[in-house]
Amino acid sequence: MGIETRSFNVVAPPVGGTKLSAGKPATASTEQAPLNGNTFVAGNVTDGSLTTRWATEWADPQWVRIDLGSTQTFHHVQLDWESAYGKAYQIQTSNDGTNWTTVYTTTTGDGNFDDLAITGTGRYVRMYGTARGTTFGYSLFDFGIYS
Ligand SMILES: [Ca+2]
Repeated sequence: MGIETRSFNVVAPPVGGTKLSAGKPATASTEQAPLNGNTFVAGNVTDGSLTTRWATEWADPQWVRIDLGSTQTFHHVQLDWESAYGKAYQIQTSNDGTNWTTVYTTTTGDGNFDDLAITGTGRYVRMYGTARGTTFGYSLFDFGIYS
């Protein structure tokens, strides 16, 4: 189980533009079972709270997908990782939820906030993780997609 090590007053680096992902539905490859009254569901990455998080089983690969509701173009992605972060992952877009286009790839992610100045277009946007930074799973407080 990933352990929350940060205080509750962490402030995300400011990002310009509209947060397209705010309140949008999210689904994921796996979700950790609730523990001590906390849930780790995919929707925790779009709920606007930096104290609620999604967390996966401890295996690769894992993904979390946001449905923007219609085709949108974005110019910035901000990932707010819990201590269980993704070291190697891709940001991908899709219009049908089946065929994916990779718009960003890293193999050297170091957790905390990943601010990505990347442009993409699609109804669906996902983080597709292929290598974890720890022995725990993948865990995100927030998946910000900005116009
Ligand atoms: Ca959250």
